[in-house]
Amino acid sequence: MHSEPNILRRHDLESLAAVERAFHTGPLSEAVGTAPEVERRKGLTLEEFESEYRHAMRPVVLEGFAAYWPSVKTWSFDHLAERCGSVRVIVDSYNTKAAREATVAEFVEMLKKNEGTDAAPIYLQEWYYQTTAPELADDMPEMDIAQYDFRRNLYGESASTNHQLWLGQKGGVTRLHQDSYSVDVMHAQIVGEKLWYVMGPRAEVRADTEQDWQRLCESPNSELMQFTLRPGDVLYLPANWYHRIELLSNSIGLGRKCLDEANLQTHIRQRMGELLALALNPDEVKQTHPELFDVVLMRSRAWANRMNIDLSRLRP
Ligand SMILES: O=C(O)CCC(=O)C(=O)O
Repeated sequence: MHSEPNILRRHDLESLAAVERAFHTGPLSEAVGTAPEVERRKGLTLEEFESEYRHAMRPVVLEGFAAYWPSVKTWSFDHLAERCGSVRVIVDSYNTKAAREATVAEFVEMLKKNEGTDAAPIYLQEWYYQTTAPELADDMPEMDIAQYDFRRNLYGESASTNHQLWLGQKGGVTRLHQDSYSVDVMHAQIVGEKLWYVMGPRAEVRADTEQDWQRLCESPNSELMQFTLRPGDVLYLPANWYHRIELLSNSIGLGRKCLDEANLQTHIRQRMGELLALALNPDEVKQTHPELFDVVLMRSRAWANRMNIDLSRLRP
């Protein structure tokens, strides 16, 4: 039994498969082909970005905003293998059956062996490189448009900076999802091209039927859009927007998150809701969300660790 009525928000395998299927066949698969593009703007000032997009909560692609980054100019898979080949990463971490540990050098070798075969594309998703290869950060300078992350004030600098690298092979897919805890997405494309499909926070599908998918496509609440992110482009996607990503070529991207102060209350409620459910009702939570329980526990432990929280004490 699902307590979440909106299929797009569920995390069980059956619902994830239904959503993924809808992108390949039926009304949604047809609608995405003709969906409008997210606005692309070049040379936006910080003030224009804030007033026209961040405060208005409208997605935008800042064309070429990161084109001057050393990473955009010089990176390739081989470059990373040379620079931090011995660093350990989890490859295909979003697929419990395929997830495996490897070094960056081994990962790059795997990509080469997989090239041109019928095997599924390999994707290194969410590499939190700052703890294991912090020197890479110099090649991805801070952006003035991403300085509003309120998590700094809430949790301190080190607990909030969790930028991730996404490295994958043509054909790789990150399934449709919303980011947790109402953070905005800022994604910089470093190498290659990615096709993004996005939908607004009010998009909803109640059942996996042709009519329901058709309703999604026709509803103004869905705000279905698409765009291609190219090297040097930076995407701003407001909190709670759904996104699905397809790698059009071998690709490297940097994902960063920013908590807008306007979403502070929702953020705290979501974090508290998760922690209180885990602490006070673990057995039921495990039953209702078997697919999420371990992930959420692991995420909470990592967070406690980053904040130096001693889990054996009630009053530190
Ligand atoms: O690039 C991808 O495959 C996923 C990126 C993403 O979901 C994000 O940055 O929030």
